[in-house]
Formats: sequence, C-alpha cells, structure tokens
Amino acid sequence: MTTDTTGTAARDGEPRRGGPADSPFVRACRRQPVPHTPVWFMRQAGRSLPEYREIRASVPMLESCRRPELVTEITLQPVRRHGVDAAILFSDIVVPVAAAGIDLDIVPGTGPVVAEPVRTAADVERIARIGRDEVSYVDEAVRLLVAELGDTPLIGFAGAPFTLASYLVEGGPSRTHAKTKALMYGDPELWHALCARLAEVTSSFLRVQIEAGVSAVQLFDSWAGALSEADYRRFVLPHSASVLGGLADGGVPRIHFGVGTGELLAAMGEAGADVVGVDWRTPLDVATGRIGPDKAVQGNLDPTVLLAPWPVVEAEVRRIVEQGRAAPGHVFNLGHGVLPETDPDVLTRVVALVHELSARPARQG
Ligand code: 1CP
Repeated sequence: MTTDTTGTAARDGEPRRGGPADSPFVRACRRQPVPHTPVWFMRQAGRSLPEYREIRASVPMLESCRRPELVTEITLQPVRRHGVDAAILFSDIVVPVAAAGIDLDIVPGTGPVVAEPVRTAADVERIARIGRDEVSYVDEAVRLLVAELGDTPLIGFAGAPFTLASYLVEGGPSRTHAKTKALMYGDPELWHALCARLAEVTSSFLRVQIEAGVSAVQLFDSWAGALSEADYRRFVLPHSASVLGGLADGGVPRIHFGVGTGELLAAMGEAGADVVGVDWRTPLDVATGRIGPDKAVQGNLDPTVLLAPWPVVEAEVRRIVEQGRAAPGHVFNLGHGVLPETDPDVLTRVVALVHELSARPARQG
C-alpha cells in the first residue's frame, strides 16, 4: 500500500486530480489514501434543518421530489451549512416505485403508504419497468446538482428489493414485516418474482442517476436486519446482487446499508458493494473483520448520541474515528438517519471534529 496521503498519486486507472471522483469521499470508498476521513450523514437533508422545514411547509413530500429546483436547493442545504464531504440526492426510496405506476403517498409522520398492497402475481405485473423518461425530474435534478456542487461528490440512491417489497406488501411501514415474511416463506416463487421486478426498477433508477453524473450510489436495505443470515442469503442476496453487480461497469463506488445487520455484514458485502454501511451496534473494527479487507466501511455513530451533551458526542466520535482506522477505508456517518430533533449545530461540530481528528499532513513537495 502506498504511503502517499496527498491525493496527488497519478497511478494508472486513477481519476485525474481534483473533481468529485478524486474527493476524500470517493477515495475512501475506493480504499485510497485520503487527506482526512470524509463525513456525511444519512438524512442530512431533512427536518433537523429549519431551512428545509420552511421549503417543505407548503409542498408535499413526493411533489418536492419531482421538482428539480427544489431537489437541488434541499440537497445543497446541508452541504452549505455543515461542510459535509458529500451531498445525497433529495428523493425517497419509493419515488421509482411510484414512477413504475404504484399508487402511493408519503404521509407526514408515517412514511410511505401504498393504496393497494402488492400480494399476487397480477399485482407484481402492475409494477411497470421504468427508464429515464419516467424519472426525468431525477435526471434533471442530478445534472443541476453536479453543476452546482463542483468538487463535492453527489451520492445517488435507491431502495433494495427487500426493503421496497416490505412497503409494497405491508402497504406501509411495519415493525415486524409479518406480511412480507409470510409471503416470502409461503410463496417463494411469487416472492422471487416480486424482488426480481423491484431489482429491475431499482437498477434502472440508479442507472439514470449514474448517467446524469452522481459520484457514488447507495443501496438502502434498511430493514434487511429483520432476517436471519440464512434467509437473507436465500431470499434477498441474489436480488441485491443483481442490482449491485449490474452496476459494476458504472464507474462509481457502490455502498450497501442496512440497520441491525451485524449478523449479515459478510453476506451484504458479498452482494457486490465497495462499501458496507454499519449501524451503531457493531464496532467498526469488528465489522471490518466480518466484511473483509477488500471493502471500505461507512458509519456508525448512534443518531441518538447527537442528543446528548457535547462531551459525550465528542468521546463517541473519537472512538469511531479510532475504530475506523482498522478498516481499509472509512466514511464517517451515523448508524442510521439524523433524527428530526437533532440540533444542526451539533452536526456541524461533528464534521469539524472528524476532519480534525483524522487530518493527515499534506506531504511537501
Ligand atoms: O415529511 C417529511 O419531511 C418527510 C420525511 C422524509 C424525508 C425527509 C421521508 C419520508 N423521506 C425523506 C427523504 C429521504 N428518504 C432521503 C433523503 C436524503 C438524505 O439522506 O438527506 C433518503 C435517503 C430516504 C430514503 C428512505 N426512505 C429510506 C432508506 C433510508 C432509511 O432511513 O432507512 C427509507 C426506509 C425510506 C422510507 C421512508 N420515507 C419517509 C419515511 C418517514 C420513511 C421511513 C418510514 C418507516 O419508518 O418505515
């Protein structure tokens, strides 16, 4: 491994110096040397920011995702405010499913609610295939953002088949995923047909974002932690692998994340990501031992710690930066999304602290 820490190495196959592809965030995803540990926060755009609440006061969630100027403004807000190392497109995992013809809404205080849950083969057929035309507003928003962001990378994202299936089968958020699992165990053939169709929708949605210029993609399998490793491998991994593997030629790092996935980390890594997201339950040194040396990790501050007094936050950030050194690449993040009641100034302080703790002196000359 090279000891160069300046980002100036011009090895074969590496992007030119400067630009988002050479940013600390993308370099960490690729396990290349970085000037400091990059940091961004899941749900960094959202209700913790007064400027977000102001914009969203008069615009429903799904509509805001379909207005490129609004998406651009909301996506940029946390970058301006906190100085994070990456922006994440403002959208939602159900946006492509709605574009595929499923009647759904994002209900304030609840989340996605599906008018007619998907539970039969005929229901699966109602999920249309999508392309750029069906999500042209996302294509447009990404292009506007890439132009605005300069050297700051933009992360695109989508929901993984299991997590999307959960919303579609349940009809809305669920704690137990009981109907989803009943379908999975009771009719494996229909389950696989549903996940295969969702994998197609998700792949197309990510492909549109990559072609429009995102610098990385994150596949959210937020609720995969509800499964045993054996069931994950049998019912979920092949579909997530088809999404991630299908993007291998996309030229951007792929991040794969779920909550409560301590027992699934190795399997999630095998699904084909370059970076595995880790929640707060598994220390990063333990996580990287499970995932292996050929993948970076992302995480993993408990979002509720941000509600504690600063000395507590500081100690936890120090611990995570330290444990992240065991991994071949570390992107600092929370273990799940920012809670709405979080003081945004604490997020700004965390960014500065991570940068300070991880700064490596630029090599002279
Ligand atoms: O009223 C509001 O402000 C709506 C709240 C909200 C927001 C801000 C929802 C509804 N979605 C979003 C944006 C969003 N969704 C982003 C923004 C980009 C950023 O990180 O800044 C992202 C990445 C998502 C992805 C998403 N949506 C996930 C995966 C990430 C995660 O948190 O696990 C999931 C599971 C959803 C579903 C969803 N959408 C909205 C809510 C409240 C939920 C969760 C519902 C539940 O508990 O099941």
